[in-house]
Amino acid sequence: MKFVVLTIFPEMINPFLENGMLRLAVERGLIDARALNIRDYADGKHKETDDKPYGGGCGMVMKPEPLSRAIGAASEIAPTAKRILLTPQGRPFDQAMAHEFSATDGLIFICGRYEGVDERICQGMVDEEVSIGDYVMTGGELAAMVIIDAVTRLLPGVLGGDESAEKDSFSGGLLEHAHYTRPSIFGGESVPDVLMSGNHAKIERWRRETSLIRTFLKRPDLLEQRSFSREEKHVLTEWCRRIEELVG
Ligand code: 4GY
Repeated sequence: MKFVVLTIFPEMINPFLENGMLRLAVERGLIDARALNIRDYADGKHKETDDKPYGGGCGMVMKPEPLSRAIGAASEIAPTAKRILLTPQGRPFDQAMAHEFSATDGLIFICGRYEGVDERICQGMVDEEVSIGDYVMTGGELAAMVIIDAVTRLLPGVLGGDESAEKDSFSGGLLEHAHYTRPSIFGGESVPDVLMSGNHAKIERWRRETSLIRTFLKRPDLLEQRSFSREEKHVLTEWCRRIEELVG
């Protein structure tokens, strides 16, 4: 899988590629990731990448020519990669999109700065606009890193065997169950007995049940577009029954 990040701040991207899981994925040859400096594709001795907006107004706009050449160079490195513009106007990024992207062979990220990118680039040289959330950052670089991170951890061989099943816990549409490690008592709080029981079937049942209930309590919106298994329906009706019993 190839990632190419087009940015005027490649120094923001490189440390991210050189540490942790990304570094591991690069070392294992599972991904090839690099940042290209848009300024290297700019003209003149000042290598300007931005200019004043037509029609007036404050701020600057990213010039089309350097971006167009940078996208051309990225497409030579990753010819079949999808070209993604990071913008709050894009399709909201989520775990399903991370899975979708992990099945491609490459992604080119165009990181805007200032007030934005010349519309002719957005219209003519971008396959898709993607947003990581409803807020405005100073540039698309953090968004590119968020997406690279979420996509890379889904690639076969990046996480260990134990963790690979875990990768689907959110894709199952539910939040993760609680996690505990030693010591067994911390700050006066002990670990749920079931986790100390050694009964693995019971532990797995508890994890599935608490995942469902904590999703209902913390993020009920996640349950709206989701259908429930027989076991999940049973868990929810049991909770309803117990609550009704309590209310009387
Ligand atoms: N939110 N999701 C985002 C962003 C910065 C001005 C266009 C976001 O993806 N990108 O806030 N990007 C803006 C800054 C130019 C991009």
